[in-house]
Amino acid sequence: MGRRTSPVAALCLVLAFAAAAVPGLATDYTVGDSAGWAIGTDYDTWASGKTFKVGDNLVFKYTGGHTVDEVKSADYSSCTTGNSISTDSSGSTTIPLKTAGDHYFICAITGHCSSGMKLSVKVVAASAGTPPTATAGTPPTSSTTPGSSTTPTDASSAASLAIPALGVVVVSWVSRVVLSFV
Ligand SMILES: [Cu+2]
Repeated sequence: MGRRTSPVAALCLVLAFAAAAVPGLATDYTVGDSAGWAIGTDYDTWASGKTFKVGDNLVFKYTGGHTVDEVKSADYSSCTTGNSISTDSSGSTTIPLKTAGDHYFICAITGHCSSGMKLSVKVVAASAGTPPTATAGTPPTSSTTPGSSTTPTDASSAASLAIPALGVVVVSWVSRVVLSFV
């Protein structure tokens, strides 16, 4: 019994695949992957090839003695601290990417930014790449009957009723034909 895959684990696996297959879901990016937020990682390399979207999160993981400061472009370039938009030193900082455009992060501990603890990411709008056709197919009559609970009589619901009824007719016909040969 112990060797069998538990249903919960199997379900998690299925959900993980489903999440990976469906575009547009928010992604959590662990900055630096297994290296985390530390001196000695090239964050330009880490960020290259990734497409960050509005709604994604940057997750900075680090030991004590570092900070995550969001800064302006100029302060990123010059490693200037003191003008930070936000700062955190909790050891696990999650930054929700709320706006499109360039976002800049540095460690505010003296010398760390100039030693490479700096990250810039380009964030694109969440809708990029998906056609804006969300309202296509909305029934045009929905706004004319607010609160109405009457059953819609469009073609699709008529078909959903007709198909089982047709099945019953076919089955009874077939069974009568079969019985006539017995
Ligand atoms: Cu640091």
